[in-house]
Amino acid sequence: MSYEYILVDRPADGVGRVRLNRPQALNALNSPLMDEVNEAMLAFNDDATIGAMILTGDDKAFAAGADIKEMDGKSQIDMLMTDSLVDRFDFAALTKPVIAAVSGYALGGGCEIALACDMIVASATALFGQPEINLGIIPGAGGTQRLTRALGKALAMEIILTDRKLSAEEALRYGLVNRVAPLDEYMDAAISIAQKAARRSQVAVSLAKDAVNKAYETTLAEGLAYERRNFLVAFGSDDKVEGMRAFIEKRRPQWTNR
Ligand code: DAK
Repeated sequence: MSYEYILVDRPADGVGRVRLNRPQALNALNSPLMDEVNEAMLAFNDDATIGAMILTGDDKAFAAGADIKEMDGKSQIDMLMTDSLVDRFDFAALTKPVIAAVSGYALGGGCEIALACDMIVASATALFGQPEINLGIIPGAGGTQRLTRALGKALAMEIILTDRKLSAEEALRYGLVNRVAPLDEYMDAAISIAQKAARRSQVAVSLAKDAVNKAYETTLAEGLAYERRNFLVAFGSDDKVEGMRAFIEKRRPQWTNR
């Protein structure tokens, strides 16, 4: 499959990578680019040889937001009628973990698409922000909700209402990202995390991802019940039998992802 706006590869065993590739526009997210991202991510998700995905841009920009030049020509009704799961970056619906490798600008929709991933690895130059307020709009793909849950109300308000940017180190301190690495190491760090997940049982990883994401959606009691159900599903898997047997026999487990 060849794409116009993204690059797709497998940088390590079991790891699929999607790279946004509009460097002249700082990887601004236009509609065809988002369609390609969606298609490539779904293809990796359906590929049994892939256990985890990386979504990234380039060193200068992860993504500087939705494409303002494209949105400039659109009406309210255009936005309503083209609103889709793609626009809302629903990576929680994928069964495999998605790791954002973020360097440079992660602004507006670029920040939101990173927040929609399961984990974020940042380069030291990463810059997170929601500058929509400068355009007379507000975040529309999860920024007001995911940033508030991740950072708390006070800081989320400042970022969204006043265009306060977060540096990589601040993002780490506030728990927005998993780790920060130098520019020439952040991609390897992201690949390393992806590989660690990809080497586990895909069944268990998928059930665990689903249960963690549920914590955002429910009360504690409902979340605990949901976790228990996922635990019991994992307990019925072939990989549970293999994992426990391998431990007792002091060998590496051979997952069949069943
Ligand atoms: N859209 C289109 N083009 C962009 C862009 C963007 N978001 N960001 C940068 N570019 C383009 C610039 O226009 C320029 O193109 P040329 O003029 O060379 O043709 C090129 O990328 C390089 O940018 P600059 O010359 O501006 O580079 P600088 O280093 O000087 O500045 C910057 C970098 C990131 C500070 C600056 O480019 C900037 O402020 N960019 C805009 C950032 C921004 O406002 N982002 C938020 C966009 S609004 C929705 C869900 C979500 C959204 C919308 C709808 N639905 C559910 C329907 C999301 C909305 C947004 O993200």
